[in-house]
Amino acid sequence: MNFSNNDIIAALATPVGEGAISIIRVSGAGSIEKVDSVFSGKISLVDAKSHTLHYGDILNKNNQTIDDVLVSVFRNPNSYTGEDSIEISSHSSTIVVKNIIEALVEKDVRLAEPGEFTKRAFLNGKMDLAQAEAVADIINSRTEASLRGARNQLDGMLSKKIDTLRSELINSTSLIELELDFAEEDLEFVSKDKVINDIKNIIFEIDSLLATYSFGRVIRDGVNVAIVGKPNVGKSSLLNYILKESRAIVSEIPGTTRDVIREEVSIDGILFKLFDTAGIRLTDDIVEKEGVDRSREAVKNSDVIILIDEVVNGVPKELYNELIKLIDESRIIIVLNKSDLSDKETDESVVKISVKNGNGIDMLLELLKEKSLGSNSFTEKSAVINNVRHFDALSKAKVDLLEAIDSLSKNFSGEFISVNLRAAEDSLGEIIGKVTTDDILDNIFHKFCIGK
Ligand SMILES: Nc1nc2c(ncn2[C@@H]2O[C@H](COP(=O)(O)OP(=O)(O)OP(=O)(O)O)[C@@H](O)[C@H]2O)c(=O)[nH]1
Ligand SMILES: [Mg+2]
Repeated sequence: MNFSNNDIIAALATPVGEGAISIIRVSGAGSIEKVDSVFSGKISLVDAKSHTLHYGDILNKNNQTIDDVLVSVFRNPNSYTGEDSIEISSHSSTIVVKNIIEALVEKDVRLAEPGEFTKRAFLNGKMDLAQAEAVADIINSRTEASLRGARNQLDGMLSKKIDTLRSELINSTSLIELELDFAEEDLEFVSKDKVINDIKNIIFEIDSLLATYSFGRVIRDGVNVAIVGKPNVGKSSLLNYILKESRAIVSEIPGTTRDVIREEVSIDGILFKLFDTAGIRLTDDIVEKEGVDRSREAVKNSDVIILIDEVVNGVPKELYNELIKLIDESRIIIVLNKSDLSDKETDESVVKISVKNGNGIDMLLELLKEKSLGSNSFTEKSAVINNVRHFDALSKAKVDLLEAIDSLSKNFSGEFISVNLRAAEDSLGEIIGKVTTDDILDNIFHKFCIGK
């Protein structure tokens, strides 16, 4: 299968700005000849073997040297895109890069669109769609865990799993359809129970994958945590303690934090995005009111809330009741701070801490991890989904399979069942790109950066 366009594309593959070198990528049938037409070196690139490096000059249309460069040659199909490709390593200067790209464009090379190199790799069968998405995840990963998860997806962990499920489904479908072909002769090739059983097994596997979604998302995107509570209870102090720096201003004056402060910290490989909020309370002060509104917004977007008060005050019931209108109570951790000031008894369900002397904070962080990852013991080493597109496709496949089972048990005609099974097959196929539309591809690749 080769849908690749014939045109030759080019883009800067390294970041814009000053650096030691910049790499300009060129890909497409004829790209080696094309680059050779602006290159002057010891040999012609046309004669260069795949995976070789060549030193020379890139020339502009007046045959003046733009820069001396190293050119890497990759011949179809042994390149990232599966096409003839070239990488030009030049000195890193915005002007040099601009002039080299201009020299190429003058030879009818086209500027690449975002993700177009990876899209070509997909279209040329170098990787499937889930793997292409993993390329973007690798680039965006900010913690060791998210990198490992993306790496496994690129290595095909999820793809293999989906491919197996899809093959099993195709087996069931063909059994049903075989029976359809012979329907008039009234032959029963397969026992209905076996097909129902096979489909149930596939649903079980789909459910197990769906169950990894929140874990996968946490590993990939991190967890939003809002620290919420009345003024002066120690929200900013807790943020600073977790970050190990004095990021937020702390003072004994209530209402110190006016705006939402956002900071990221990686704890055991999980990215936590912490939001220190202005104390939520009714207020007439316009500036403070704006802060409180933003706090509410942060609460709504949180995965976990740390609701904090002082030991001496006990659980802030009013605020708690406000919060559960905004998010599910299972996502709230109640923390009572300043345990150094009071030995008042507290309920077992709350975490007692003192930011001043550090007591209880390890336990709070453990609980935070537990709430974020859920109680399931997945690892990034198993097939995990982390992408809403995959989640939707699996959910859709499940609905169709449940309908198929329903039709089977009601002895509906095989045609009905086959329609549902084929729809489920397509949904699974969408994940790995066996079934795809321009919309799906555009959606995925436009999120990539240019040059990837
Ligand atoms: N004794 C004691 N004092 C603390 C503790 N944690 C914070 N404080 C003090 O409590 C006061 C308020 O702390 P902040 O962290 O500014 O409180 P906040 O909740 O961010 O307050 P606002 O931003 O005004 O809503 C400061 O004087 C802190 O030093 C603690 O564990 N023990
Ligand atoms: Mg504060």
